[in-house]
Amino acid sequence: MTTSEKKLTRRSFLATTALTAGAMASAGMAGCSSVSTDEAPELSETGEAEETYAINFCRGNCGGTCPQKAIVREGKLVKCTPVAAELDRDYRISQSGVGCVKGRATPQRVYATHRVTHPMRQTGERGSDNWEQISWDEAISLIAENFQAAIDECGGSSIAFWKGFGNGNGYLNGAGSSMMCNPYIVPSTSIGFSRFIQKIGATVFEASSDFAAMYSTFITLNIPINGNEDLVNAKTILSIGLNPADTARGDWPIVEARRKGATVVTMDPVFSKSAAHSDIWVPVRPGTDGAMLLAMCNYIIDNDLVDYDYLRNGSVAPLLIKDDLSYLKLSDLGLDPVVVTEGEDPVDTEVVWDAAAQSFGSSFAVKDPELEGTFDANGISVRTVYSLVKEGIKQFTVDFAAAECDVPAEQIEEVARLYATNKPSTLAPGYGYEHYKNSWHMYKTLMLLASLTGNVGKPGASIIQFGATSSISRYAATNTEDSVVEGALPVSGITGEYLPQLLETETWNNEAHPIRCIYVLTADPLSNGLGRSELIEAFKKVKFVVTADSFMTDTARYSDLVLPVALSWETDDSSASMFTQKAVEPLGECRQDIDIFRAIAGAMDFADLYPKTNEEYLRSYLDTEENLAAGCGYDVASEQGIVGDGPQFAAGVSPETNPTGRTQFFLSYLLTRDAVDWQPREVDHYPWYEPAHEAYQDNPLRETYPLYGVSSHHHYWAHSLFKGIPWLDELRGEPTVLVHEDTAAQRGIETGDTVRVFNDHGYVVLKAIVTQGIRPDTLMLPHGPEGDDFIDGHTQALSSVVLDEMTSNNNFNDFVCEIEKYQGGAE
Ligand SMILES: Nc1nc2c(c(=O)[nH]1)N[C@H]1C(S)=C(S)[C@@H](COP(=O)(O)OP(=O)(O)OC[C@H]3O[C@@H](n4cnc5c(=O)[nH]c(N)nc54)[C@H](O)[C@@H]3O)O[C@H]1N2
Ligand SMILES: Nc1nc2c(c(=O)[nH]1)N[C@H]1C(S)=C(S)[C@@H](COP(=O)(O)OP(=O)(O)OC[C@H]3O[C@@H](n4cnc5c(=O)[nH]c(N)nc54)[C@H](O)[C@@H]3O)O[C@H]1N2
Ligand code: SF4
Ligand SMILES: [Mo]
Repeated sequence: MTTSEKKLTRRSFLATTALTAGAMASAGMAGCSSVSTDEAPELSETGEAEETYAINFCRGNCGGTCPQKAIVREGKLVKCTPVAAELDRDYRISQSGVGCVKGRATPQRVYATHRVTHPMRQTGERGSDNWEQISWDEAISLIAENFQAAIDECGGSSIAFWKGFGNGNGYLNGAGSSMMCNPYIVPSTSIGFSRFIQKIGATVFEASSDFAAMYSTFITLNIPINGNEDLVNAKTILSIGLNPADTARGDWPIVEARRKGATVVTMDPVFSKSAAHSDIWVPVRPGTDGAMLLAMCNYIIDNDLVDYDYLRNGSVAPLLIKDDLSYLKLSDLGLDPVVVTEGEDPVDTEVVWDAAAQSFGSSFAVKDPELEGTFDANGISVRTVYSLVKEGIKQFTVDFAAAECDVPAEQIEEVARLYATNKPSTLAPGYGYEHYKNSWHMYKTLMLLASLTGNVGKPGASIIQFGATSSISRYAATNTEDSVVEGALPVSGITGEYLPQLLETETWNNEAHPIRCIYVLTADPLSNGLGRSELIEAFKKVKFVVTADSFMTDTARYSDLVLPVALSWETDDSSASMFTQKAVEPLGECRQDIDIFRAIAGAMDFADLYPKTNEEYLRSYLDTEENLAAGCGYDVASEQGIVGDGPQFAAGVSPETNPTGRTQFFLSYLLTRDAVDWQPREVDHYPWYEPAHEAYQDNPLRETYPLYGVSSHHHYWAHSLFKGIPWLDELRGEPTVLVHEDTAAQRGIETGDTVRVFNDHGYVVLKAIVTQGIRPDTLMLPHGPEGDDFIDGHTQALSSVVLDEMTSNNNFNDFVCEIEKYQGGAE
């Protein structure tokens, strides 16, 4: 739905159209967009063009989801501007309302030359890039035949859907998101996808980037995150492998906090833009942050900088645990359950030792419980969590960390003192250190740091990260009933990067998963996933691969069939926070995901899978009693795009929501994300550090490959989403690797040289930039470019499949490598 706005003069029309038309002019491959200037909007005889607009948001997968006003002339999207700026409304949806140049370049993205506009079948072998355009009917029949053959041969679990982070939140389209892999998952959004996988009992290959953080935050530790805006209340901000200047969308308020006097500390092996804007830069050795954070805990304990009141009354420190690390419960002592929340049933809670009363009692009832000690609880030997943890982490001294992290002991102490005394303090972990196999331990350590110092649950005192809630305009209540299919078959989720292993075993968690077909949607695993070489080999072994995407991605190139998907500017849909209005008709023959699934279901003889129209689905999603009462049902939402001045959640201080009611830095039970066969050690239950998988100092491989290779998210890329955008191509230049001047000099490398970065897993060839702003043992590689953007190879070819047992995180930075001047003769 679009809203008519104003007439333009011929002059202003030409001025803005020229940019878009220029972007559209270059030729593309068959079935890809090659919109010529002839197809640009035509002027009316009077030289005026009608202008309409729709409200949508930028699907940049940068986490911003900035609301956009999408301006349309004669059926073409010509300009996208941030809603907040254009409509002068203070809408702050998700983390950002202000937009950036990537969002402004949306029309160039919609009409990009590598946009897939027709179904395409690969005529050569996968990856050969030989295509023929086929009709939708042919494409749908091909999928239905292959799916049916796989189901007949070995059941629905032989069909795998590989999903990533592209468009995780449409109600009709995309692929939803789920935190847990096993045993069974049913996403409640993206019902086109959701209903289909339930109908056939498919296997779902889950995205696993960022999962050490997300799984720890939302499933195991339940980290109470304050709203992003709350950062301005902090006096100390410790940023760990986070580069918000490039990645955290316009409104990350570190700058504002600093202006108000906050001290910002940035741990990063690279002198990033954010490090440059910090008060203290800690150039930590890659993959070792966990050691420094544990040393800070010990320094705080040893120097009595502890907030004992919080530790006792606000954290799990005093809770009593048995030798098997399970919590002592009231029932173990024959004590009655206690009322925790008024009006609800009494609970069999954890137990603490009440020193004043010399008795055991409920952790919800006893004030100032004992922090340390071992006790005999009616014959059961118990100790406090704090006793276990304090003893367990003792070895991670400041001296140990200084050597491990290559950071002066004085700097570690300075940062520990600042964090513990210049309060309130906020920890801001990003994804740089997160992308190592040992990083999942860090989240327990962060919770310990916060518990020791009382830096949690107060303004300015929190653990904030990407995914934090912000002031969000939301519907009062949505109804996702339609996402559940009657008689559904169970759907198992497995982290996608287990594919090579799965093809060997054909089973997972004692269930058969003999993969025959892969359907990729909202993901580009061959460019953004881990271990590119292993994945390509694995893809080759799968009988039939189809990719549904709007662009010819690396993954699409390794598919048998590519389906052209409509972008969000071409469809009506809704997410939890807003309605995205269709601005223009889908380019070429593009279709939205739900309509593609509808067609496949029809060809497979279950046409009744989608009994409602898309509008009916959206109506039942939005027209709940609560929404209608709040004035944000379907009619209002679809008319306005953004729901009026609908309910706003202010950036708040988050309470603890886990069953203990206390800040958790200890996990009594370890629930693995993928149900992998794993025997956890005692240390896995509490804050811990161990070297990374490959990127560690004493790795013998470093004799051949002495350097660490990190990659970060680029200001002008967001994964591979903004490929081939003229404005952005010009701003970012070609892909480069940052190398320290000493390292470069030793190898005869100068800025502008073509270099090869390599290891046993693979290589990438690109241009070098020589700098002082990086550790001499570290290279900074680009994330975002695809295979054909590099001179040769790919950043992802340097990594291998390295997943931790607990969270199955994708550990993109966990490798070692070497760099040399390129001898291959390419420019
Ligand atoms: N070396 C290295 N690699 C990394 C990282 C790194 O730091 N270094 N970072 C990692 C991180 S943190 C992440 S989150 C991942 C992201 O990696 P991916 O999950 O692959 O994310 P995107 O590139 O955003 O989206 C993938 C594809 O989804 C498509 N898409 C978007 N919306 C829709 C839709 O509605 N329907 C369909 N069918 N398709 C859609 C897009 O066009 C795009 O091609 O990359 C990871 N890869
Ligand atoms: N423009 C833009 N914005 C984005 C994205 C994008 O692609 N482009 N992607 C979005 C997504 S999905 C994500 S997950 C976030 C990620 O954004 P961030 O959380 O900022 O993470 P990265 O950019 O991966 O890395 C941040 C810093 O970590 C450093 N680093 C690498 N290894 C280590 C280490 O061992 N220790 C420490 N302390 N630092 C290390 C890197 O040098 C880098 O400067 O950005 C989001 N925002
Ligand atoms: S890419 Fe830019 S405009 Fe798009 S969501 Fe991210 S910050 Fe907003
Ligand atoms: Mo991410």
